[in-house]
Amino acid sequence: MKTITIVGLGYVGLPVACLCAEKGNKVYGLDVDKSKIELVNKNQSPIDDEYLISKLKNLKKGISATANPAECIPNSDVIIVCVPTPVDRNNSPDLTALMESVSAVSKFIRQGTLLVIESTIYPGTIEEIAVPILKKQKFDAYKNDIFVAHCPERIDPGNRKWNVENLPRVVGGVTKEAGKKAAEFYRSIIDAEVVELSSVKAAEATKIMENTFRDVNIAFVNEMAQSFDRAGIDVIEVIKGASTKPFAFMPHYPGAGVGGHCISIDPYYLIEKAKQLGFNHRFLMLAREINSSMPHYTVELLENEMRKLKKTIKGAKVGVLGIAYKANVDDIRESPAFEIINILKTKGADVFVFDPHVGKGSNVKDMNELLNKSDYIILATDHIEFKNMDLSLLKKNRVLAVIDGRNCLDKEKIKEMGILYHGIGRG
Ligand code: SAJ
Repeated sequence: MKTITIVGLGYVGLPVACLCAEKGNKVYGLDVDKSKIELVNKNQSPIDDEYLISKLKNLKKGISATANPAECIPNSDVIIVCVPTPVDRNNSPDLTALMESVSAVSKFIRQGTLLVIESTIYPGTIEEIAVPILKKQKFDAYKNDIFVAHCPERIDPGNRKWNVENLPRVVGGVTKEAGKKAAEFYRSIIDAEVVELSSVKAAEATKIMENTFRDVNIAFVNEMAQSFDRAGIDVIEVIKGASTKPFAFMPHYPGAGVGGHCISIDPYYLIEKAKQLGFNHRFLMLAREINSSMPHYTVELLENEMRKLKKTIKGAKVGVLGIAYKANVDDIRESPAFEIINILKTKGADVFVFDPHVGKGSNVKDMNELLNKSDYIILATDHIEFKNMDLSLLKKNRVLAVIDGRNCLDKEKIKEMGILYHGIGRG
């Protein structure tokens, strides 16, 4: 049994904290957000995520959440940092939370502690940032005063199949011993393969590669969707066709944009770092450009359909279904829906917004009110409630056109009702 502190009780830290507690460890949660601390101390989840809600509720030994590092760090054998690593307005990495956390921890950490960073960072971050902060407190990570390692997080909010317990992980240490210690620790809490890489940089680069891979593949299908659309080809059918090939093809899907705190951000971590090393990631930049242009493209699709009705967007009543960045989550970070809403408003449309998963942000009370008030619909998030909606409501509410930003509605049914329909790459 170990004493473990998880720094950062968010989408990443909370699942790890629950898992450590379930395995019989004494677990502290260190966070700056008092409301989170209060909820976690009552075994309640600050995040609307079924997995977390049930895990926290059923914990025999709860997580002791605190804002004070002095209460938890000195007696911790393992410290896991899971704080956000966003980008700033210029898409440059913002490591403020990481630096502040490591600095706070360094003032109370005990010699011989295992310090693992799970937050997504660019290759080199731990040795350039975390190690010097520890050095200031006279801890030399290269001499294993503190065992420092990276184990990139792989939490996928809302994923019912893969979770923190059964997902394979990679680890890399500042020293071999640190890497070994980290691997041993993760093998003690997860039922999946833990791969030890040769260095902390290799581990930092792994996560960036995984998520950049996804971003460029999404950009690829977003570009194919726009090209095929001009040719009257349904890209979803083509992706289905290509997916029959049992090797060398991996389906991704076009959409109204790429949101979330991983895929839309991680590539910039690598782009910026590589720039410092004199390398220009043209391909990654282009993929980011394509994905960031999808909200505009989605609004253009609406204008094209309105043109057929001899209508313009100024003063048009447009309903946006969905704010969250992906289906069935309450997370709105980097959501393309906000970009779509801003573009519509800039063009002079009256915009109604509804998302059943996101507490704040809707400006109508339910879908019926949105449909009643809107002449045009843009679906931005493929929540289950929208996928299963009664399409006849569109007709009843005299909706004129639907732009299906996640290609999740029955286009034939909508067209049969005499309503204009366009998806992303799906005419
Ligand atoms: N999206 C597309 N087309 C796709 C897939 C996603 O447009 O084919 C959009 C989504 O709508 C969303 C954004 O991209 O706006 C990100 O979606 P995501 O499914 O990648 O969800 P995330 O951001 O939660 O990504 C996480 C990542 N996991 C970690 O970083 C640990 C990512 O590596 C996973 O691949 C992804 O979950 C997953 O596979 O679900």
